[in-house]
Amino acid sequence: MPTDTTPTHDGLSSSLEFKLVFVGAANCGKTSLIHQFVSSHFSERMPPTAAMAYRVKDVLLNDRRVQFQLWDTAGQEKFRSMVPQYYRDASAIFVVCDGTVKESVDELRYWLHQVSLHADPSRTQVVTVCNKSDLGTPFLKAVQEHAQAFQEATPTEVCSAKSGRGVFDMFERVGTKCLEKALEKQQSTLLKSASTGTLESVQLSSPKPVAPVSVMEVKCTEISCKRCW
Ligand SMILES: Nc1nc2c(ncn2[C@@H]2O[C@H](COP(=O)(O)OP(=O)(O)OP(=O)(O)O)[C@@H](O)[C@H]2O)c(=O)[nH]1
Ligand SMILES: [Mg+2]
Repeated sequence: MPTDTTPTHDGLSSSLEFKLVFVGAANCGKTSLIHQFVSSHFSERMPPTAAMAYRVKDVLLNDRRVQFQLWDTAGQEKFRSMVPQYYRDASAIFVVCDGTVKESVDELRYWLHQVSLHADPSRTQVVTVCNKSDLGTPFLKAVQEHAQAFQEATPTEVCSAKSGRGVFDMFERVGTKCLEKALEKQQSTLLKSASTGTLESVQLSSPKPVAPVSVMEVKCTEISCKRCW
């Protein structure tokens, strides 16, 4: 795992880490989405996640090295009480459903409610994910309605862990927002330090706009995995 936090020319640390948490009904494809993103691979026989699995992937966003820490929770009911502990300090929470199964889509209400109880909206993006689009999207409207009912600006991503369609775009969009937020926060910390006199010189220009990501994948640095992928 990169540990280099040397300040760069713009005063920002050279490595930013984002905690991305995946929740949702059992069998909806959380592990498969992560697997597709990290390894560009899909398995028809993905075993259910026990408790939690963790993977790491380094990417380049707007020429800046970023580390995605991917927290894959278990959807089975027996593990549910464990999930809230993972929401803490999340940069983004992906609330996933199988868009072809009504029960899975209905369960979004439960997960979104849990997120509203345990996550901090000022620091955590919430993204609703309608997975398995390769099989069609018969309940997409219901997914969007649940997302809107939770919070008006909650986006719905449509993707397929099987074909890979929409998966990289989704990570790119979410990662870019995480990056924008982190840069704004660092810039305002610098300005605060300057105004309180704790920093001798500071660059007073506004944060650099974050251009759309052109290069996404650099390498995978899996540091631990509780299961055999
Ligand atoms: N057709 C299709 N099948 C998928 C897709 N994503 C996952 N699957 C299949 O759905 C099943 C469940 O996928 P998982 O990724 O294990 O689901 P999960 O949400 O991690 O399940 P839990 O760990 O039990 O919570 C597996 O058989 C996958 O092969 C998809 O996009 N399309
Ligand atoms: Mg799983």
